Amino acid sequence: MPVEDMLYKTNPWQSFSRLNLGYIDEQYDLYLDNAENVDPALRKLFDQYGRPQIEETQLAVTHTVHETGNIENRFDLDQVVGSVRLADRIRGYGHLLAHVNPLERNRVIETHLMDLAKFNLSPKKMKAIPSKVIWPEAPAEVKNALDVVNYLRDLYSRSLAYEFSHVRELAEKQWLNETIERKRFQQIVAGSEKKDLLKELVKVETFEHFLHKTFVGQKRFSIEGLDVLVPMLDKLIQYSVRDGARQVMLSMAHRGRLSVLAHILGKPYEKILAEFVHAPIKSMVPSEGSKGINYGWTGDVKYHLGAARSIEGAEKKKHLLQYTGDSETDEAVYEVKLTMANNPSHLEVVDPVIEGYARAAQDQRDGAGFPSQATENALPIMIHGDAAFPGEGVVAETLNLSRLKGFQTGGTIHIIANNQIGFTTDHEDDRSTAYASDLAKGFEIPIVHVNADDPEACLTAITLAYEYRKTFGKDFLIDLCGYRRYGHNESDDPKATQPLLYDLIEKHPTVAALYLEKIKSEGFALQDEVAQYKQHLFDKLQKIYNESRAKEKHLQEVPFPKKLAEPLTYIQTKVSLDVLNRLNQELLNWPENVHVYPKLEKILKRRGLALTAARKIDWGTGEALAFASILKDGTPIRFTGQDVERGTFAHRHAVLHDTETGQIYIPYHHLKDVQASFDIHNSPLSETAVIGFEYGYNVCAPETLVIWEAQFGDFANVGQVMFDQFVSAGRAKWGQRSGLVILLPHGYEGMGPEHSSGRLERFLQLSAENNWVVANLTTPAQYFHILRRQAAILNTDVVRPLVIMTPKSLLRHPMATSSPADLAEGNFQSVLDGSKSAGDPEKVERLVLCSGKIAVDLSVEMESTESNLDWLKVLRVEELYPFPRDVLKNYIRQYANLQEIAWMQEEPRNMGSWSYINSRLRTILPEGVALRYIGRPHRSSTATGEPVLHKQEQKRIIEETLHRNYCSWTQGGENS
Ligand SMILES: Cc1ncc(C[n+]2csc(CCOP(=O)(O)OP(=O)(O)O)c2C)c(N)n1
Repeated sequence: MPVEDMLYKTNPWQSFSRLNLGYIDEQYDLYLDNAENVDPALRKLFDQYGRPQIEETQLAVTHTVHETGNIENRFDLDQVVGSVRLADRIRGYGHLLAHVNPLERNRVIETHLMDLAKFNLSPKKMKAIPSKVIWPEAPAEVKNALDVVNYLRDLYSRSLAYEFSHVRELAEKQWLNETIERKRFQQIVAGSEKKDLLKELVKVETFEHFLHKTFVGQKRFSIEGLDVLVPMLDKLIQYSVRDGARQVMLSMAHRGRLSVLAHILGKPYEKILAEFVHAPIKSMVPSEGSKGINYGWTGDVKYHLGAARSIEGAEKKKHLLQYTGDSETDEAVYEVKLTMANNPSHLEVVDPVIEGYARAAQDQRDGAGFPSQATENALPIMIHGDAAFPGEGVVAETLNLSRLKGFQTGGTIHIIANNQIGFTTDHEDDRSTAYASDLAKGFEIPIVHVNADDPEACLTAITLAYEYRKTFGKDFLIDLCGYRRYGHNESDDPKATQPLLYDLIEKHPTVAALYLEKIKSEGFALQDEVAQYKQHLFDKLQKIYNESRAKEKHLQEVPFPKKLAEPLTYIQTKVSLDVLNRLNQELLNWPENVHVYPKLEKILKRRGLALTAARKIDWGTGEALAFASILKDGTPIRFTGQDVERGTFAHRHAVLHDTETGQIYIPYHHLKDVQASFDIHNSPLSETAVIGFEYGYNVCAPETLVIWEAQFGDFANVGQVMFDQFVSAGRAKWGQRSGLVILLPHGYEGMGPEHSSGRLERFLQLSAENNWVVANLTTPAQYFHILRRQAAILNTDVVRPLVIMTPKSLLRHPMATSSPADLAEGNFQSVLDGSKSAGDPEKVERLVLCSGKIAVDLSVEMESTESNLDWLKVLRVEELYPFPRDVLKNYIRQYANLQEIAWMQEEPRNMGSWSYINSRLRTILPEGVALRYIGRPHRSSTATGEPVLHKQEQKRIIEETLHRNYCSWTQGGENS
């Protein structure tokens, strides 16, 4: 019942189950501190009724019911209240008593928080209180208040411990408590399934033992101590496939990866063993692993490689694991794709990428409007480390995406593979929180801690997590508490740093051994069978290993795709004036009942004239026409970043807000005959996670033009790891294609060190092997064509990311406009002529090459000067990478009397393009021609904070460029 309705009842507390009264009571204490602390609806109740009360009448009713049941009929109200509070305390804090750490079997538990004495409770008096008084839903075997407390204590503090107090939604809280207290998922493994579970554990263990014995000292980051992760993942995948998921995506770090690849992703043992065989000698192995097989042409170590697996058929899903001797049925009615993401060593940075994968798999993009999302179609699963989860900020950024409309994926199942240590660091030194999982509390994510030595409890945890996600569409976290049998890797000696802990671990039986004992006590005599199975697996692995050694020479290398090296000049991007006109009108003709902010309406309607006059197309119009025509061609667009809907510089206005209703209207959703979605979202204030998400989205939705825009290009360096590790190198390392577009507002306009630079130099430094295109553009037509070219190469072998330095002041600059013909004819030009007029090539003595905003500054100055500039030729290098060598060579060839080539830039000498372009220009420099630099000197900070100084510097650069004799100081070395 909604809390509001309760206000009309005489006793609103009657409407709450006893389960929740304790929670309401806690809320009341918060309310007493500050009424703002609680939900407004509860506040109203507290204002009106004060502290929640258990009414005499309620007790009387229960009492009467139980009088027939031979139960003591006189009981003490204080004992009732105390029992209710204790029950609630157990529900909230039982996890503190729980046995979730496999290595703490004899732990002395502090129970004072939950002692009867603390609540002035007497066992004798409690026995006199019927259980239903304390807990109306109590099971039949729970007779009285003491039973209730014991029952709950047992339930909430064994191998499974629950933390839900931070979940505020009453319906969810109630569901969680009821599910647990009714033991809905307690008997997940029954009968012969126990045997299957044991088999899985034995298989995981034997695989690791084989690797350990065969590849002595080689690093593999074994799963041992957390072996149960494999049956947990298997179960989770089975559930989701049963319920219709057709994609399951998984991210994890190095620990346990090989086992998950083998036993969940179905990566053949042959392949895994071959990767070991081909590893270089031990001493050459880098700290994080050994060289792996190449999927991209330069490859990656085996612990970072992902995999994809398709499972077919309704029945085959039962056999996700590679049991020896399992038979699969032939029935094939659907295909499920399991994907484990490739990831770099940088822990947790893959988290947002996997969310992007999942969202892409859930979105249907083949109709106009926003994509339609079906969260049940794909399940994201993340495995975290116990040190990395609280330590790496990208985790919080990713969790913050989980409920945002543009980024949510209907709930992610998180598992912390908690081995109590990070490398050699104890948890006391790596987090300020009690649990590794505490960060999740701020996002109201339910948390279960579970002992990895209790496999059945682990499967209960997985079932609860899955059912919660299915019911509420939100994230769930399992803190899987185990240990690490070896050091950080198998060649580390952990006793050097954790001697006592490893004394314990050495003596600790494996989970398979423990579970064998457990089910033996339940009547399964499997000792011999297990021994035979182990031997069988070992022999099988040995055979595969022997064969892979024999095949050693046949390791396949992945060649560099030659097509990538070819220029993209053949791609046609022009759009006829007719079509452009129609699209422009459709974008501007919103219905009469849409009330656009008048000031904005006036500005936008001006775009209506853009296609009728010369040089009227500004940046915003060029972009709008590019988007509209790309959609019309059938390519969906997804566009995110901070404030992208309006545009940081108020030039976009892709989303209109009705001034009367507050409703939004997106013109791109109303284009005629468009069968492609336009998905635009203002992102949260994060860079790393959002870039990662969009990278993941575009990898999984390769037909979609996915664009991320930085607020100012400067802030992109917060997400630098995504550029370094994924966007620039993903294809060379993993063969992972991306067509992501990155827009970075860039340009020196006196706005200070943090609003000037998209750090062009970083992108140019990473440029190689045609890994991406880096452009610094000066006209809307160029922007139009390059976006259309990007859309055209999506989903082809030549696709690559596109990084564009985009303008700020040029957005409205009269000399940064294009004519309709510029869009309707031609293509993207890697080099534009920036001279005033064609001039006589014979007279050219200095060729100035430049890029971006300063090129326009130079044009402005050249327009206004009276001087004869015949001796000067200016070219704008619009596409910096790939370096337009041939185009520039063709220009240079025309200037027979050329004396020097000057690279002019507004960024300091150690930034911008200079370091990159210097060496490349030298490869085409004619003999006797000098190469010079004109720009700011070396600087440690990107730009001055003083606008006046900025102007002086900018003026000096332009003047020097236009002056026949240089000032000498910019030509100096490091210290100039
Ligand atoms: C961003 C980052 N910093 C540092 C490292 C080096 N490193 C590799 S594993 C590791 C410890 C991780 O501990 P935990 O998260 O508990 O996972 P475990 O290795 O114990 O499974 C560290 C510090 C890394 N890979 N990534």
